[in-house]
Amino acid sequence: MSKSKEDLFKNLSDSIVNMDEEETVALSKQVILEKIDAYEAIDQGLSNGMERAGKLYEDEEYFIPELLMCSDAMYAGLDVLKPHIKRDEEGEKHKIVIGVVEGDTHDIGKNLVKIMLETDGFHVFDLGRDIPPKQFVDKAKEVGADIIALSTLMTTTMEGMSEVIRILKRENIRNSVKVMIGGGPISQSFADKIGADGYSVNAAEAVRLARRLTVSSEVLATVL
Ligand code: B12
Repeated sequence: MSKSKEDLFKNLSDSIVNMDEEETVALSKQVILEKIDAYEAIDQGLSNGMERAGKLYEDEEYFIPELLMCSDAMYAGLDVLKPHIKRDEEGEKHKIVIGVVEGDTHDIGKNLVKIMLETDGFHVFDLGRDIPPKQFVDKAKEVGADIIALSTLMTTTMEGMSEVIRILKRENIRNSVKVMIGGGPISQSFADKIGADGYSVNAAEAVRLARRLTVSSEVLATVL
């Protein structure tokens, strides 16, 4: 990565951590002016800054008001960058139903995953946050989704992910929809334990995972 691009992403990330919304907007505009990739700026600037802010909260250096100001800055940057993301509009779009599981209202990470997936050409149906398991399945059936993407940041709500998979099995549609999961307390071993099709650690990896899952289901469809 060129030095100026690297510096710009670092400054963007710092502006989120410093809760400096004006600076985030100014730097986001600079990204556009310098014709730097908006997707990379979201991933390595805005998302990175929000993850650092989250760690400061865990270290008790930041508290809720600071966090909310960090997320205001992140969303202000997204407003500038989002219209400039190069979208992959080609071909039939794979459909993904996404949401945060019941009992959990943390949606910053889910929103980032959604934006990255849309950018990559997926058609994303966002149910929002605090979503009961059945609603994911009903929406997936309604739109003919290829993937259900589940997010949670709390250990107490992880069980909702297993319940979605149980409902899919009960309704005999487990084989026709993939399930990918993510969020702070989620790990590959938890994904394996509940029988999810994949886990990823961040939004950029989530896109790679969704691509892998849809390619493998296409291959399966041609073989069968
Ligand atoms: C911001 C935040 C809040 C904000 C949320 C604002 C919002 N609209 O989202 C506010 C202040 C409102 C809040 C409230 C609460 N919070 Co809070 N919060 C956080 C914090 C500090 C950061 C989360 C965050 O936004 N990170 C930045 C984003 C970019 O990262 P991310 O969410 O991890 O997402 C990335 C990946 O995980 C992944 N990903 C995410 N989803 C998905 C989905 C898929 C399919 C895939 C593939 C990938 C993926 O990609 C994302 C982008 O790269 C975390 C601590 C932490 N470090 O995580 C605590 C934390 C999650 N909160 C916690 C708690 C307890 C609460 C409260 C219950 C506090 C309270 N007592 O009221 C309430 C929740 C109420 C509820 N029922 O939901 C605990 C949870 C503890 C636990 N083990 O369960 C944490 C871990 C803090 C702690 N250490 O105690 N919180």
